[in-house]
Amino acid sequence: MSLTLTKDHVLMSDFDRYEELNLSPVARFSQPYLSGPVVEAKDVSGGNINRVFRVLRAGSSVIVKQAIPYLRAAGKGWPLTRHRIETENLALEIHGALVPRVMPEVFCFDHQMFAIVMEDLKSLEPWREAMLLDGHTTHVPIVIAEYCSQILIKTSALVLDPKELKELRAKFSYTELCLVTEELFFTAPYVESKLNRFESGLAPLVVDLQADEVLRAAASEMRTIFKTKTEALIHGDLHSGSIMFSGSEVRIIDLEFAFYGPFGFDLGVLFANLALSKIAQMARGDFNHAWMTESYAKEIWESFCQKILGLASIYGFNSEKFLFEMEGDMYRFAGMEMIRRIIGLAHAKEIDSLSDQVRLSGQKQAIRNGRRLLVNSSGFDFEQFWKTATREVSVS
Ligand code: SR1
Ligand code: MG
Repeated sequence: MSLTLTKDHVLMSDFDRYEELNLSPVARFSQPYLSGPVVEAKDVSGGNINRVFRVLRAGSSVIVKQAIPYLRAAGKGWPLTRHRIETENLALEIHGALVPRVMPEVFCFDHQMFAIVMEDLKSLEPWREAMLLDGHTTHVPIVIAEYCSQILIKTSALVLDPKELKELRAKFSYTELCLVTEELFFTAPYVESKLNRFESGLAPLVVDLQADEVLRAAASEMRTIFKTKTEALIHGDLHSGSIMFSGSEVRIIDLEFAFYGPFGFDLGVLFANLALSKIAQMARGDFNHAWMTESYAKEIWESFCQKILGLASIYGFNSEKFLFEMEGDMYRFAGMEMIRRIIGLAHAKEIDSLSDQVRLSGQKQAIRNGRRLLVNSSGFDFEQFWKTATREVSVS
C-alpha cells in the first residue's frame, strides 16, 4: 500500500510575501480561482484558530482559510506557528485519498500566504447544530465510521511498510497544536489555571476534581498516551462541529490538529460530544432527539466495528485485539473531553445554551460521568461506556 502524494498545487496568486488577509486583499488573492470577477468577500471566521473568508462571484464561491501567526480566538498574546496550515493541507490530501468525497476539495495551497483555497461548503452545516435543532441526519454515522476505520488502519503499521510509516510519522510529528491540546485537554482542567472557564456554581466540584489524586494520575497517564502512541494519522479534533452535513452529503473539516496519535482519540472525542448532546437534550426534555443522538452513537460504533472486521480480513490483523486496545483508550479520552468541554476553555454549545434551571445540573452530570469514564472504564464494552457517559446522576 502506498500513500505517495502526487497532487501538484499550482501557485497562481501574485502575493510574493505573507500578509494577513482581510476583505480587499482576499478578493484579489482568490481571483485566479474564480472564473469571473469577484462580487463580494466576507469574513466568516467562526472557529478558534484561523481566519476564514468566503469569496463570491456570480454563481460560485470559494473559501480561503489562512493561518495567522497567533491563535485567532486569543489574539497576539498566544502566538502560534503558521506552519499549522501545512499540516492541515497535507492531512486533507492523505485522508482525502483514503476516503473520497469526505474531505473538502482543495483548489490551491499557497505556501507564501499560509492559505488554502478550498471548496465552499455553504450548503452544509455543522453536525453539532443538528443536535441543537432538528437532528435528522441518519446518513452521517456510516460516513464517520468509514472515515475513521480507513484513516486509522491505512495510516498505521497494520498496513504500511516501515519506511513509509517512518516518513509519515516524521511529517506528522507532535506540533504546536498538539501542545495546545495537551494544555487544554490534559493539563489545565486538573490544576488551577487561567485557561479554565466555568460558572461559579461549579466551583466546589472543580475544587474536588482538582484535588482528586486518582483522577489526576489517570489524566496524566492519558497525556502520556496522547504524546507517545504514534499509531495512526488521526484528525486530532473530531468533535461534532468538525463534521458538516446536508441532506445527502457529509464532509469532515479542520484538520489542523492532525498528527500521529492514538487510535482511540478521535472517536473518544466524538462520542464525548454526542454524549454531551444527549445530556443537553434530556435536560431540555427533548427525548426524541436524545434517542436519535444515542442511535447515532451506537450506529457509528457498530458500523466502525464491521468495517474493522472487513479491513482485518483484507490486511490480516487481529481485529479483536485492535478494538480491545483502542476501546481502553477511547473511553478514557471521552471522559476527558466531557470534563474539558465543561470547565476548560472551549465549551460544548449544547450544554452552555441550556436554560438557567437545568444548565448547572447538566454540567455536573457531564463532569461526574466524565470522571467515572476516566478512572473506572477498564473492561467496558460500548454499551457500558455509553450508559456511563450519559447516565443521570442525582446532583446537588
Ligand atoms: C483555543 S482552541 C480551543 C479548541 O478549539 C479547537 O476546536 C480545539 O478543540 C481546541 O481545543
Ligand atoms: Mg476545530
